[in-house]
Formats: sequence, C-alpha cells, structure tokens
Amino acid sequence: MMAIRCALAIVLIALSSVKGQDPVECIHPYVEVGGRCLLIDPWVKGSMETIRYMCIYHSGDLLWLDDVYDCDFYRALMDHLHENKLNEHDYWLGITDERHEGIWRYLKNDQDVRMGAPYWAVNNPDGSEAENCAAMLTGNAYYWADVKCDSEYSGICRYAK
Ligand SMILES: [Ca+2]
Ligand SMILES: [Ca+2]
Repeated sequence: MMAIRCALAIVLIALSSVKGQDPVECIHPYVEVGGRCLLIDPWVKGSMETIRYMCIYHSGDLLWLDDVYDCDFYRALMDHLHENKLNEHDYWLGITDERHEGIWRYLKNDQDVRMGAPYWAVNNPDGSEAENCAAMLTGNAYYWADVKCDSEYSGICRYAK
C-alpha cells in the first residue's frame, strides 16, 4: 500500500514539474527541504511544549506530514539530516495522543497520524499514559517513538503560513 502511494506521489510530482511549478522559496531562517520550509536547530533543546512554542514564534509548528507526498518528503528530510551532520540529535515531532490515549494526531491540524510502518519504530507507541508525545530518536534510527512529553529534545519546525 505504501509503495503504491509513494509511486503515485512520484507521478504527481513529475506531472506538476511538467507544468512548471514554481520552486518553493523559504523565508529566513527556514530552509527548503523536499519542497517544504523547515527550521532545524539541534542546539536548542526543551520539552515538547517549549520547542513547539519556539516553532510557533517563528510562524511554524512542529513537524507534520501531508497525506500524498509525505514519503518523498520524509526521505528528503532524512538525507538532509545526514548530509548536514544533524543526525546526532533527537527531534520532536508535532504528534500527540494526549487528548485521547492511543489516538495519535498532528498538533498542527488535528489530522490522524498513520501508524505502523514505515514511520513508527517496531512496537511503538508502547508507553500508554506515560508517553503522549512522539519523537525521532537517533537510538531508533529516527523511526518514531512515543516518549514522555517533558523529555528534552531539539525540534524540526515547519513553516505554517
Ligand atoms: Ca500515550
Ligand atoms: Ca515508547
């Protein structure tokens, strides 16, 4: 299913480039990664709430994915982290099940989050009421895990205007 969706996304991207879609331009301090504008500061760490406020202050929000293009974008993000040596840090995702235990949603738009492969680490989420925020951890090779919301990680902000 995932492979079909990724293939569909690639076809759609190819079609849109044929039509001459404008390249994405990002406002400083955001940089373009996989067609999105991201702000990644590995040196600022804090709780999920603290780092989310930092993103909102910069007119963004903690990272969320879109439905169709997400796998290609996510691959570009992984490449960006490795190429820029940002891959030794843990990062918050804008994902929580704080309001309804076991129902994971994006903070940005309250949309349901796809569970299981290819994003989540094996057996995650596994923390029930103790772990209501999600992060990409180096120890999990950046597969997603549920963690305590007051853990201290860096953030990936995505421009939200
Ligand atoms: Ca939970
Ligand atoms: Ca966990």
